[in-house]
Amino acid sequence: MEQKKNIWVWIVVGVIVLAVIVYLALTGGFKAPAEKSTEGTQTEQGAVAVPGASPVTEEGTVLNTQGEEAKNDVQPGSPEAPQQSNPIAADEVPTSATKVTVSAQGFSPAEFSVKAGAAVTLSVTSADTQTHIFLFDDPSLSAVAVGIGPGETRAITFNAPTTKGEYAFHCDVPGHAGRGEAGKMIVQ
Ligand SMILES: [Cu+2]
Repeated sequence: MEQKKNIWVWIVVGVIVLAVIVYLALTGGFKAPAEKSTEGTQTEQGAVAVPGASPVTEEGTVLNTQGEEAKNDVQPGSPEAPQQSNPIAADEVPTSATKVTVSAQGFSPAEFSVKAGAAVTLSVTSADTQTHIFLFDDPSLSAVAVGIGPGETRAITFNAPTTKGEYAFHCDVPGHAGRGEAGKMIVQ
């Protein structure tokens, strides 16, 4: 009789242990802490840093909506271009992103550096009650544009130019560049 009782105790303990294992597996309790959980989502095509932005392959190539290498010198928003993201909260921007804010006072920071050819996620935030359009001066980067409504944040993921140098950008809303909404990206 005593032995039978012991068997039941062990069965109950076993069931509890199993339940804990299943619970941990389902809730991701077993995930290694090194896994990138706040750095966007993984799709079949590659990693997407911000919902709606273009995926990046394991090799670091930004893909367009056709699954081909995104072109930086085409019409912004066209199928060949890197896509700008959906609006997101400013605190949802991945830590690996380059962040700029823009207002009537200009861009902050007005200067940032990227590595030649690297996949760059650039987030642009309107820090005032106006619409702004981030646009590079050079036609080779015409597709890397971000349009944001008042207070909005959006991002774009693109491959930086492979040619090192300085690439000027400005806000393309009429009158905005003239009052100082301009800056430069340094490709190193
Ligand atoms: Cu502006």
